Amino acid sequence: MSILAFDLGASSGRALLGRLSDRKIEVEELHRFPNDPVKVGNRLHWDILRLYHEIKQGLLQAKHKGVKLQSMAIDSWAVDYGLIGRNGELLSNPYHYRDQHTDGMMEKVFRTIPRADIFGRTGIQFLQFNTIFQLAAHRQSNPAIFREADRFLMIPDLLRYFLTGEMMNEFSNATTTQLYNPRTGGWDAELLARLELPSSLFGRVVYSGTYAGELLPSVSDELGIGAVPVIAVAEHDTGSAVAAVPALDRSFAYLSCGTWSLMGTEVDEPVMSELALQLNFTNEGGVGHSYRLLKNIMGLWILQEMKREWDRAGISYSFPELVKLAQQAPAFGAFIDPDDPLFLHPGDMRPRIRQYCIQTGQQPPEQPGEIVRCILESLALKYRYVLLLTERLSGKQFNGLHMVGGGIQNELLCQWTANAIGKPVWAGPAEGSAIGNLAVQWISQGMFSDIWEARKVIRESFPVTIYEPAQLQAWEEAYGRFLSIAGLSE
Ligand code: LFR
Repeated sequence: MSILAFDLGASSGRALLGRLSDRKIEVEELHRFPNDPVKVGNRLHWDILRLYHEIKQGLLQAKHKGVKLQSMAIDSWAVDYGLIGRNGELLSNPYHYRDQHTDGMMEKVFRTIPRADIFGRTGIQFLQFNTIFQLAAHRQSNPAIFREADRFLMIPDLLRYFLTGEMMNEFSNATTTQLYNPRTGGWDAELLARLELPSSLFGRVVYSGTYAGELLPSVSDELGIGAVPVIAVAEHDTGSAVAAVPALDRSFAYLSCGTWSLMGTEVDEPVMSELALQLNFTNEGGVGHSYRLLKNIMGLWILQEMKREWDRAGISYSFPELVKLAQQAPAFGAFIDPDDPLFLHPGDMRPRIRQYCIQTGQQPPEQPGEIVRCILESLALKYRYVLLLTERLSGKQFNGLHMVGGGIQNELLCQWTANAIGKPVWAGPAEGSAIGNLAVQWISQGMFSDIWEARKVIRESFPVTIYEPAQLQAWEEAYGRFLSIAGLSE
């Protein structure tokens, strides 16, 4: 039984064909394509129509292989959206969340709606690029578009709409807007009213795993394929990645490691306490009505941007080369807090790392190996801090950490994470989001009874690499220094 998962990540988009036989999952990459944002003037956009084209190419690849698809689904990162006009067409090119239009927007919104009120209604952490702040910025710069708009769709909702002609808002992504109220189980009318956003824009929210229509005849005719059912999986990529965590213990900690590092645990009910607000944790909707109590950590983004800069300068290193250089550099030189707002926007990270180090009285790293080491060690140390907060907030104790996502190919980071947290790291699968996407399609077709059965089969199908903690004393000391440099206290 073959199905197709499209996972649109920051480093690329992928189409993965999944087959399930004898309780074993096999995956095959059919198509890989760039997903670079496009800068026009000062604005950063999605290249949305090109991505739609690439999705069709993925479907064609399946056809060329002679595969009859039982279903397909799309996942991507959260918070970004498109607006549909009354004639059913996309009104403007969606913005990318790293666009600068949300700079200063949180403070502006807090003047009308206090922070605690927003959190009390949504349970979502404050990140300046959350949809709520993007919409506020968008409304400010272009009020007219909100008079023309008929519907609001998140990116996977939008691509799914292009394919099926059906407009639905999928739950896992809807929660990341910071406009969805998990207590009432719907869009928060009060928040929408206070932001002067027409509530009619926000449609029916469907849970992850819902059948969402099939390919429009115009699409299947164009591609020369039959009707393919489309499933609204956990369309937020982190929701899909966590669905793929091959945990056996129901109380587990995860780190979805890619451009972002998302660390936390799964809970049945959102944790919307004073402490959660204070620690800026989030409760994002997941598979089977679960919630992800987690915190965003800036992740490998800083390294990816550094690499892009070196590429531009004509000094091209591959990621494995950079990791090797880091390994050879001296240990525990300078540290950064990867979540400092300095590192959010795209561009050259080197002067920003330098600025951070000078401001915190440290000798800035100079050589590529030193810079990469600084980034990776700082990440591992931040993981330790956030894992501790996750334990405190959830009241759970974890005896290890599951890591999923492309970042686990960086073995040094996995090992350093184990060293920093002083517990084993269980790494795998690397294609977390795409595999979670496939798993939820199979659940919706009744091939798995629930996510726990799916996780068991994922565990049996993909290898898990174990990293045992080492050099505990040295990492302990480094952690103390890191906390004081980053101004964090436990
Ligand atoms: C990861 C992710 C995070 C979200 C960020 C922005 O790819 O989806 O979960 O906070 O991207 O959407």
